[in-house]
Amino acid sequence: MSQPAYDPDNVFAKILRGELPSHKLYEDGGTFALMDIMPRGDGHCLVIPKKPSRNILDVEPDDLAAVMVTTQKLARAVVKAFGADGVTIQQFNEPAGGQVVFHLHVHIIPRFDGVKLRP
Ligand code: DGP
Repeated sequence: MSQPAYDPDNVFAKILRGELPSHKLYEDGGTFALMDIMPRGDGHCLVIPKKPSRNILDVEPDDLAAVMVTTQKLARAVVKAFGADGVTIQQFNEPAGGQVVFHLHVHIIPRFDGVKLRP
């Protein structure tokens, strides 16, 4: 497949430009973290790069590395804050891979023993 172009009108690009509101958790020079608007569990949040990348197929390695460093920081923080027993990290690419919003993002979902994720 050829990689589709980045669409600057996706919702995360609008949030980064301040055109849409978000519940911000963290920000640094290259990354931004926010609560997911449709949480599959308590504390479900997202990490995104500030630079435009559609998904893992087009992101620059340095930007991906920055996203993963922030993902680890946030995963540790939400596990502690929610008293979770574990954490699920998810990331979707292209419609066939389950992606709905076309700005790279990593899901962080705190997990609790015996509790299933909401659909
Ligand atoms: P996916 O591309 O499959 O990883 O799904 C997109 C995720 O983004 C989904 O969990 C819901 C979340 N989401 C969609 N629109 C918004 C929004 O406007 N704000 C926030 N915070 N999250 C959103």
